[in-house]
Amino acid sequence: MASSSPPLDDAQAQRIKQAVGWLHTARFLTTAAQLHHLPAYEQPEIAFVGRSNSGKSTCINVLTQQRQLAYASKTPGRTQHINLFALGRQNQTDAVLADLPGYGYAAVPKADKVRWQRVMANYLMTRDNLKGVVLLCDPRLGLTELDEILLEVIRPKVEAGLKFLMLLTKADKLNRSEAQKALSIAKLQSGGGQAHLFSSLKKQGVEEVSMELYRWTHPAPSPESTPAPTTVV
Ligand SMILES: Nc1nc2c(ncn2[C@@H]2O[C@H](COP(=O)(O)OP(=O)(O)O)[C@@H](O)[C@H]2O)c(=O)[nH]1
Ligand SMILES: [Mg+2]
Repeated sequence: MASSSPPLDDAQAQRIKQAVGWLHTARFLTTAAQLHHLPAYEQPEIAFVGRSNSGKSTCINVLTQQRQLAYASKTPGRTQHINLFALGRQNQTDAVLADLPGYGYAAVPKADKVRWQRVMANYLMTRDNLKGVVLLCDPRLGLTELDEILLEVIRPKVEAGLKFLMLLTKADKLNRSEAQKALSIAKLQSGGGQAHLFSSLKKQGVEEVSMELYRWTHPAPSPESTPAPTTVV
């Protein structure tokens, strides 16, 4: 029996399923307190960054459908390590997620904040396999000074091809007009990147973000490199 291509909606549902299933394969890879302890990988890496309490751990847990993967600490500012998670089938890691320490927690001493800035800037500038950055931001607070510093560091890299996505977290706390306003502002601020509303509580944005991360790390082959389809008569 000749197989016909599925209707568009089925194809889209298939792509969502693939991306969501892919994120579900996430498993702990390693943790590093310092940059030079981070192992080098060839696989593309996606970094999650954001201030403490922006909802980063919860977001990673929801995206990967694993309750305890990124420990959603009730005590902000506690996780000072870079944690890496592998994605892809067992023994076939095809991408890495990096959970970077949250920043900006008021109770953290100034010296630690300065140290954080250095670690983050160094990571963003030197990580060879860094493919994309997801910046999480609570839209009720807007971008903080440290978010702005981070954006400054990555802007030239985004212009040079680094993927970038701003996630407006806890979107369930905004009404429709607040959400739309926050989204327009974020789109301007992301300068060439993208912005999405996201709610871990309501699972809002999960499919879109999953698809986006999947596309970043699994680019479609260019038409020249795909062999011409064979005609079945
Ligand atoms: N209403 C709401 N609360 C959230 C959401 N995501 C996270 N939170 C809460 O925000 C707080 C900080 O979340 P967490 O993931 O630990 O933030 P992190 O410090 O950035 O890793 C916790 O109390 C979470 O329960 C969300 O989508 N909606
Ligand atoms: Mg956290």
